[in-house]
Amino acid sequence: MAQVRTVHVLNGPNLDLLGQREPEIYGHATLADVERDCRAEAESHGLELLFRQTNAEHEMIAWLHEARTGAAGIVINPAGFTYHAVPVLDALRMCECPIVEVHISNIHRREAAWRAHSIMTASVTGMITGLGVDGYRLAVRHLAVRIGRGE
Ligand code: CA2
Repeated sequence: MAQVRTVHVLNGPNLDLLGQREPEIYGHATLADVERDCRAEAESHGLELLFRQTNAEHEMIAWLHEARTGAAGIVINPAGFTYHAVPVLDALRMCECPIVEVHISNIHRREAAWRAHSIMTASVTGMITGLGVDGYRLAVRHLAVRIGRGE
């Protein structure tokens, strides 16, 4: 039987409020809209999708431990964890599958310089920042192509 290949899409703190706050920065789409787009993209490539959001660092770490053995690829928007959460970074480094870090806004163009300095970036395969919620779908597509190539 062919092995089921699953892409894990993991979202950090406050992203449950996507579409309800600061639409001028993050747009009007909700996280449910993002999940729908990611699922459609994954299914068009014959992949399963696990889509999650948490406000708790320990939960994100537990999900990364799950992804370490269970994921064919990871898309992560670490949100507020991006800047200081060393345990999340350590868990990310334990994952051997390709990882795409996604930020909805362009973290290099924000009002505060500190937003540009993700501690996660050095440990991921690549990053998409500033393409709005399209970044998620594009990240899933990229992973699907890599997985299809056996990478
Ligand atoms: O652009 C992104 O995706 C961010 O990762 C979002 C994070 C922010 O701390 C990063 O600098 C960039 C979280 C922003 C706060 O949460 C909100 C969620 C929905 C709407 C407004 C804010």
